[in-house]
Amino acid sequence: MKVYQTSEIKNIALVGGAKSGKTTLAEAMAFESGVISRRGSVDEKNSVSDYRDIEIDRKNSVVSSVMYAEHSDKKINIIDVPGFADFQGELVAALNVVETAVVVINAQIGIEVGTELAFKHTDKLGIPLMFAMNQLDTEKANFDEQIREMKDFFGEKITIIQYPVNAGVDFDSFVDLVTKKMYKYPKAGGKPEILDIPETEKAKAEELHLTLVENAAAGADDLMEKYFDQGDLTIEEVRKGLKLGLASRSVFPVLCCSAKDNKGVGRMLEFISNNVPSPDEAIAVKTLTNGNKVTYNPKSAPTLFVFKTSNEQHLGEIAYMKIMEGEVTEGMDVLNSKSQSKERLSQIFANSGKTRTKLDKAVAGDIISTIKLKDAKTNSTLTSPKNATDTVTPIVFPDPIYTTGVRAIETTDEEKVGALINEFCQHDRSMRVELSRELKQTIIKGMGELHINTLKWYFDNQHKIGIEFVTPKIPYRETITKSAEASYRHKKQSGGAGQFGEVYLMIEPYYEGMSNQSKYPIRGSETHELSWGGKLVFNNCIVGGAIDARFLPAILKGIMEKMEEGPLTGSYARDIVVNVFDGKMHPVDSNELAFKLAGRNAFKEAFKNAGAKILEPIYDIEVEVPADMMGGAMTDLQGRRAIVMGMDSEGRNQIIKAQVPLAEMYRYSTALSSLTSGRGWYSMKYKEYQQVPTDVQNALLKAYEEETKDED
Ligand SMILES: Nc1nc2c(ncn2[C@@H]2O[C@H](COP(=O)(O)OP(=O)(O)OP(=O)(O)O)[C@@H](O)[C@H]2O)c(=O)[nH]1
Ligand SMILES: [Mg+2]
Repeated sequence: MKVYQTSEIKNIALVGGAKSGKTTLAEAMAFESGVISRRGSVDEKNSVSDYRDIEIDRKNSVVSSVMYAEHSDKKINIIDVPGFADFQGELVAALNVVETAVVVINAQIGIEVGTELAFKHTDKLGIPLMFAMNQLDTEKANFDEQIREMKDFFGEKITIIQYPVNAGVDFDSFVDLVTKKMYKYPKAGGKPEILDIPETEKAKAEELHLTLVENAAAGADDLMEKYFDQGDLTIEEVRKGLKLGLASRSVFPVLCCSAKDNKGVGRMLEFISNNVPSPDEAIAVKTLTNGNKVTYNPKSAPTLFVFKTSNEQHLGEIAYMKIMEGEVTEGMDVLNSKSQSKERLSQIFANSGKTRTKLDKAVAGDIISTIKLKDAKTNSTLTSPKNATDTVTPIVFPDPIYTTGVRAIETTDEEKVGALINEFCQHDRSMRVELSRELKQTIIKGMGELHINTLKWYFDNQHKIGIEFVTPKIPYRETITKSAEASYRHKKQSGGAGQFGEVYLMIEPYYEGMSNQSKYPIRGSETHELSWGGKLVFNNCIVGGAIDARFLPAILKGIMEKMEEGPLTGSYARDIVVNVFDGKMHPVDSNELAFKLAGRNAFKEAFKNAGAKILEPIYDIEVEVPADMMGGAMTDLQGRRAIVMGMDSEGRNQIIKAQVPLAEMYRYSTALSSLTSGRGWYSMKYKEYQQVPTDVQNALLKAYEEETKDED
């Protein structure tokens, strides 16, 4: 393959609603440009882009695929992104390495959750976007309606470049408002006849052309001036305006196609080649952690950014990378900026789904892959030894919103299951796993039930190991609400040396910013940041040497043990001040063990009388639903003990901001999806621990009692 220079490279991601036709379009683009000689199809299970077993099985994309097309001496790298909201991590990763997002719209449906999510993320990252109005060959295709909806949602930046003349099952023609021609496709798709605009379309075409010119003029000041003076622009000026407007996100061009019938695809590639910014022309640029911008300068020292890894059957680890600086050649040695380990790019490839074409050399801005790296992971930066400490700012993956417990059906598989889930999470950064010592459970966090179920698919079909999902335990905490005193004497006389220790202590609630005072004068104080959150303040208030200072660490140790297994439900305790103010020693029998036990039991006693409360984790959540579905979403949230903090509207959607206990969020994504027919989504972020209501506390105490009774 020819070595493409930075200015000849265009990186796009095909994003948007689930099943809108992204994979079909990616495949049509590669086919139309001659990169693949046979078109596969998602329906016939022989797609080049959806090639993984799980994708063939399910007929939808699960993982992004890298494809490319060669058109007009340009290399168009295409990342075919899955559309289901659960695979948002893939979307975010792709948007971190492309200069333009092509949002595919299903002309039968219009804006979907996937469209809105794609828009949200491009907006956040400042990525230019254009739209491909697809499936125009379907009976229910309605171009005008979708444009109306898009203008409502995305504003007047929506700029029609092409409109269909005969959307519906006979779709074969559209008018192109830039070239002012009609493109008419043969039944089998491919190369169009380029015709004059027919009389019947002239008035409409002229009107839409004027809007296009006006939007293009907004791309540059000199064009705007000329447009105001003369009321029109030349075709070159329109092109220039569109290109600038696209790059600066002031124009969102809309093109037409039927990906399935390969109609409009060649012209779309041409539009992309001419108008989409090359990496070095993009305005939203990645930066290095040293603050420098990525320049995509082929003469700089090589820097590569790993945006995705996967484990491919029969091949092993594959890393997908963007060349941020310099040139890369086969066999080149690089350093992992973080781990400083040396890696060799023994082979580099251009990918067409699972098919790889070997490259000798690739230049800044290009997207390539390599295999057999030792320790490069997503977000790794590989550089030449010259600038080895620079790293590219990492991809920030969305916070997981779905939590579940998981376990191996056969206990003998436990270790293997743990290792495989860990490996899965390495490749899919929107899924996280944690073996919780506290909950004695393996907890998985992901983007939804569909996401979690892909994991199960791999276990069922590839590894043939049974796993099951179980309700995740909630990491409750315990604390106190008032002060209480207690004492405990540990005394044992059995045969030889006895044990003796007596501790008097007072405990009180700790809160941030409190002044450390006690009714007992404090002679020494230690503040412990607890690894499970919150604090323990341990005050020595002993007067007259009632207990030797050397026994204090043992007392603290005993208290700490009880903090780790709270007296109410065995959960971690937090935010407590302990004042040890008196005690007794025995000249012979006192030792550390005796004081540890005395401290532990005195603490436990005091805790019982200190208004002990169970705390639960509270999350800030934002739920976005179409306005007419607000009522249902609200009622459901109230049933989840949510406190609504506010409401906002965004386009035709309503955003509900609320605080909800984690315990009420189990399977929320599924509930919301069925409440809103898949039109709602949400995000959540940990906020704080709060006391549970009395009824919940009573239920938890009862459950703990039952549970521990069983253990006896
Ligand atoms: N009639 C018609 N069907 C299409 C067109 N494009 C895609 N399809 C069909 O729509 C379905 C989904 O197509 P995909 O290409 O898998 O859609 P996708 O957007 O990649 O889906 P996800 O990756 O799962 O989000 C398949 O049955 C395709 O055959 C089109 O232009 N016309
Ligand atoms: Mg797909």
